[in-house]
Amino acid sequence: MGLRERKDGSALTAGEGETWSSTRGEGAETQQLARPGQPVLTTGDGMPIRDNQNSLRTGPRGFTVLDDQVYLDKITHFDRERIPERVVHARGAGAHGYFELSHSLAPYTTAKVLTEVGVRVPVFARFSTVAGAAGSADTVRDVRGFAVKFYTSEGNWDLVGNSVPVFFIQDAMKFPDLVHALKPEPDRGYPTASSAHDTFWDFVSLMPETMHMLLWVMSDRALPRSFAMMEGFGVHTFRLIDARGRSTFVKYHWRPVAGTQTLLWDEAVRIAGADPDYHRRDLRELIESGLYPTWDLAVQLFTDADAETFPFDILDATKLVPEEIVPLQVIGRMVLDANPSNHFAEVEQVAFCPSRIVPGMDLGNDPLLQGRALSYTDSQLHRLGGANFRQLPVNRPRCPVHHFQRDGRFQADVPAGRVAYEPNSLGPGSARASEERGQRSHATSSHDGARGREREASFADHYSQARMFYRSLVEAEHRHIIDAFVFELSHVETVAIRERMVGHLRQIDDRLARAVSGDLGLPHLPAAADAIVGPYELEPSPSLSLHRTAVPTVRSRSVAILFSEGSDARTLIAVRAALELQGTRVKLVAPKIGGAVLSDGTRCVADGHLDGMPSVLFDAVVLLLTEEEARVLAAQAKARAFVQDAFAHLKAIAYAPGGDVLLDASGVERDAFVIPVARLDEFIQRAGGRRQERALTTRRTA
Ligand code: HDE
Repeated sequence: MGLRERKDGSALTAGEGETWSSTRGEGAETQQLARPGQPVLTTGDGMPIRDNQNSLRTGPRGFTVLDDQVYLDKITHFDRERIPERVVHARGAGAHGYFELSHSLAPYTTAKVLTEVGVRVPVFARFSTVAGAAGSADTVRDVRGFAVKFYTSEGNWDLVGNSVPVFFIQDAMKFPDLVHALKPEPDRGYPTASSAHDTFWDFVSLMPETMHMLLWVMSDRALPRSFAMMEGFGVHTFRLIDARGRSTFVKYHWRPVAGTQTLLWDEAVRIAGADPDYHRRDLRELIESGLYPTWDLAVQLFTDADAETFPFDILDATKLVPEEIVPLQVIGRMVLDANPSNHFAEVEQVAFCPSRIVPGMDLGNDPLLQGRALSYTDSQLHRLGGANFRQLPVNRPRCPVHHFQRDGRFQADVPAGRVAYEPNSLGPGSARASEERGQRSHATSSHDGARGREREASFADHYSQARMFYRSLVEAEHRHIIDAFVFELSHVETVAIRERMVGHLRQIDDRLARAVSGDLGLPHLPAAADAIVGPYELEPSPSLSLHRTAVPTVRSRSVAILFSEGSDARTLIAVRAALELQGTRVKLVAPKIGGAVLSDGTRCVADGHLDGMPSVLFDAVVLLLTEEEARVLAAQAKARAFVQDAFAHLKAIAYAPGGDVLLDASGVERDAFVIPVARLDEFIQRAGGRRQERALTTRRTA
């Protein structure tokens, strides 16, 4: 038996029954000790740690002992690091920011957040996909969650919305069925984060109320380019309450100041492989580069009497109120200007609930909203482990909180005093309710039919608004919806489900149904589904079309400059500066991550290499190559793919004269979107356009 070292460095033999600690051997070279001024590593209880490499053992080849509090502290905490992920909306990203009101709603509400113009209210926003698990890819076809917590001076207000204005179902009773049908099929455990499978389409094709939402989910809306480039909607009709208790209906809309932009399906699929964190990274980078994601908050306001005149029921969350009927009024702006410091503590632990409102607001009696009011808090109690989740920093109100709630798991506050009840005489200074300041509920007029499980007859028209949505779009948008239905239904193995679904489409738009049926290769056009009511011809609502409402801009978009050995330094600097001036994010891509030596002899380091940063990750590309280098790259499949993909995905391409060789080798025609770099303004203008609209007029996507 050889000599070992004691903790104090003196010789120790292994048989002496003492524990052993080494500063030599395995692990010793990885030990980093605190320098003067550097914090000393401690256990969770605060005890300074001497060795963070070796567990406490009965000799270097002996057993680990149970009183190793350093190891036990570390490993037992680690074993509990995961909490249950959200049952839906598990995959998310978030950011801090503020909301600033520009237009007071004082005639309709007492809520300070909606009446105090110019006051910055802190917010935390979380964006999410619905179907996928926490580790799934960002760019899947899905509706996105759009949840905002306003830390107002009158308590937290959660506006827990989505990126489309309607929902699949009319009654919360059906939510677990919907989600079970959408999630991986229970026997096989797949597909992940995808609705393209039998159980989903089986369920929805048996529930015609899902039709309107299905068209939205099959549209470009379900493939956002960036969280910062998508709209958000409160979906339900909420109430505002004025000082006299009178109510006005309100619907909330978030409009991205960066304009809307969506991905092509082929891009979305490839990005899921090239960068599964695409949206999460994009949000973080936008904020880091000072291009703060910004949305206008707009409202639609109407009275109970107005609602009676609408050809649909405002309590039905499968319906929207077209802007052409009730115009939008912009009332303020949300700016997200700070990234979370810790994803788990903030994005994972944030707890939203749609019934979390402030005085001057109330919920409506939409049966979906009523069902949500319970479900979210119930989810948090499970996920976050107890009633004190409201004390977590991201959930804690930023206004005074006085209540008699006490104790519970993980109580972090230390409420002082003898009195934890009300009324009381022992705590005369303790909190009391206030008729004046407290939240007042709207005295909803009687809906007191007999108790029963019923649905209002006005909820029965499932096709008219789906038709209205479809007919409000342009041809390229139609083509994408057709392609999406064909993709999804082609993954459905049961032919009867495909046919049933096309039967519903016939009620929405016969040309849509015929196109889908034809592209699926169904032998006969299925019979139209039975409609209990309608469909009626509603006026199209052009504002629903992303194409018609597009705002051309390169702000917040990202452009890759592909450069290599000998690329012209002045052009590179000029192109980059011109793009950055417009608020465009520029990434330098080179064949090697170490970059290349430019024409002026300087070395330019790359942000990414050709393999790691394919052109699918960008909105437009610039090829800054010498002829010699273009020739070298033309022989490489990855370089050709960079150019071919950019072309197939309808992106503007600028190229320096030498780039011709690579363009030719990649089979790129010189159309209006392939522009010599000397015509930089034209390139920038093209890069800011809506690519999807060109799908039919110029080139079809791959
Ligand atoms: Fe949700 N939903 N939902 N939902 N939802 C959840 O709450 C639920 C619905 C939405 O970033 C869960 O904390 C029911 C509509 C968002 O943390 C859960 C019904 C809309 C988020 C829940 C709906 C949403 C959720 C899962 C049918 C748009 C993520 C974990 C009545 C207006 C919030 C959790 C975040 C999350 C229930 C339908 C939006 C299970 C019962 C409609 C953005 O409680």
